[in-house]
Amino acid sequence: MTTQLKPATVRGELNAAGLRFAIVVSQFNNFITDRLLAGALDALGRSGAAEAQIEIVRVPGALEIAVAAKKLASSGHFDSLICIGCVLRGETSHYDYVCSETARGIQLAQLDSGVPMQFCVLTCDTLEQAIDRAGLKGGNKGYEAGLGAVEMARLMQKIARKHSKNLPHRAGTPPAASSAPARGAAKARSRRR
Ligand code: INI
Repeated sequence: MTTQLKPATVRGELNAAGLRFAIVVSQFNNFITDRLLAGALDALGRSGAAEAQIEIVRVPGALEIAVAAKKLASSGHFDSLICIGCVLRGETSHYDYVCSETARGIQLAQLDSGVPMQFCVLTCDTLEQAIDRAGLKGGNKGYEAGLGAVEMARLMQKIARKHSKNLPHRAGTPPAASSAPARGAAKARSRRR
């Protein structure tokens, strides 16, 4: 049975006009991360972003990305962040710690701040795998992250515009905008004008 329901759908769009972006780039394996950065800038430019809308911040390694991203997000200056790094497997378990803590740190930073962050950190067994994902066979993951950053920034704006004035909607109660307290507050506001 196919449903007749067509609920409202909110989605982002690839229009970077007026948005502000920060790109945190790890210097470790910069042969790869610089290519990912170039891909991200290409995507932002094609989406309509100008230089003045973008700030690049360089950190030593992947493990330092999250703390810089969190600081940037908490400034309130940016609509979207792109986190770029490249972790290559070595002979010890170091790789596993760097990968998992980098991913966890970035995820915590975006959840804590509410500012969307693209996880553009390659985690590869070999340099060849990384090269493939930084502009060769597998495309450029930086480019994908750039598009994702624009889309998420717009999506967050749309969600905020649609819902920020409403109180939380509880099952079985009408939306807050039309509830009695909200109507009372609206009347009080119009009396004051
Ligand atoms: N950092 C990376 O970005 N990629 C790596 O492959 C890597 N390896 O293999 O060790 C790496 N390590 C450094 C780490 O991110 C920190 O900068 C360092 O441990 C200091 O905190």
